[in-house]
Amino acid sequence: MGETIRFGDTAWLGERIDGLAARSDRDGESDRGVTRLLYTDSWKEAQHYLAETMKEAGLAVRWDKVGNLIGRLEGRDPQAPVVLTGSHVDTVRHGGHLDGAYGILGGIAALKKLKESRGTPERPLEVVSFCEEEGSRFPIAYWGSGNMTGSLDWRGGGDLKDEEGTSLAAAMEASGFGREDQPDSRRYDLGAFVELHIEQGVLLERMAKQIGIVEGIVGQRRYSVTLRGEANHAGTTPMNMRTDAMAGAAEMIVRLELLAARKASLVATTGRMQVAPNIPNVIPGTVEFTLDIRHDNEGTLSWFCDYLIQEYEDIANRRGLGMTITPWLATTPVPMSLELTEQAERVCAGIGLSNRRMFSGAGHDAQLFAPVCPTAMIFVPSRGGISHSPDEYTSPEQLADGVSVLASLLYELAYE
Ligand code: HGY
Ligand code: MN
Ligand code: MN
Ligand code: MN
Repeated sequence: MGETIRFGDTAWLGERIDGLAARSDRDGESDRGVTRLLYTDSWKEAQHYLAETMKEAGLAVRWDKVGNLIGRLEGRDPQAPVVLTGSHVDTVRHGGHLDGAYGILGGIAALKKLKESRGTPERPLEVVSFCEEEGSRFPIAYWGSGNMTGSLDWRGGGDLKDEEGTSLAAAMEASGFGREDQPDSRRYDLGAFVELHIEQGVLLERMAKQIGIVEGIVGQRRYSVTLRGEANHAGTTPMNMRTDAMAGAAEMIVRLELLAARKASLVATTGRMQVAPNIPNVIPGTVEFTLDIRHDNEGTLSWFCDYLIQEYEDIANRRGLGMTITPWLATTPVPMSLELTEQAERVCAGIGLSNRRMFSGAGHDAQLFAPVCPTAMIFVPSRGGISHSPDEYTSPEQLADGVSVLASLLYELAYE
């Protein structure tokens, strides 16, 4: 049985979670959500706040080419494979204060606790604040972990544009990143990756378990669907003479819900829609909407998407609509390391925390690491299962439990 490291400094962690949450764009006083999009000013302020927090914790701090921030606790053997923890600093729009942030600050807290209580590790320990994971600003996700694990390349985001028409390459450069002379993000020296995260679901709360040990992460497909009809006068155009892009989108979204409801454990969402000309007395000529489809089985996920696209083609043809479907994310379901999962279970038993293995319906940076090094993911409960919302909440004691598990696991991976 390994060492039990107990973290109890809920004040330290709580203060820094609040401090990081303050680094956010706000739409006026009533906006309670956290909005921190890649390469924006609030993103930069947040990364600098975290760099200071890492330095305070006694870590050596560095940036890589795409803006991942890394804090390092040097090992006795600096050449040994690195034990890495961390999560993403960006958020969805008007999201919560814990998604991503908790995994970074919990990682800093764990390294600080280990440094203070166990001294120098055998193998280097690092905590990373990934620059982007959500896909909230540009139509690409996992920009930070994807560049670190080689599934994305820093030159690959050039022509991707945000809603204002700014390209990812221009935003990266304006933030001081994306320069040839900066250290590559790609890592070849990783021995293990462990991500600490809120569950963002309601299972742990319902099952009254203190810790979730993730055994796998669902696969995802994200698309943008553009329908082209004919803008026309809402008053003078008879119903049988319309090519209404909004009505077409509505039929497609209802169809999505119907088909998804029939497939156990498949989830499908339209989260964003843009309408043109978006005027009450004009029949919409163009509608763009998004699809986010997830399942824990690759075969089912790809079958469902192929079938849905065929259905959409039939609907578009019947309605005389032009249609373009652009895929912009495709990840396969990813298992976590069984060995680390069992190790995490032993750690929970040692600390005396109830726990259960579970699948993650949310995507995470951990899914990018699982193919390149032994990877584990630790969840703490989310109150009411709420996340991607200002009402995201986990108690200080539950947050501290997660850090205790992380610190104990990192101890076994880096000290023993
Ligand atoms: O959307 C997700 O699955 C995660 O929050 N990026
Ligand atoms: Mn998220
Ligand atoms: Mn997240
Ligand atoms: Mn994540």
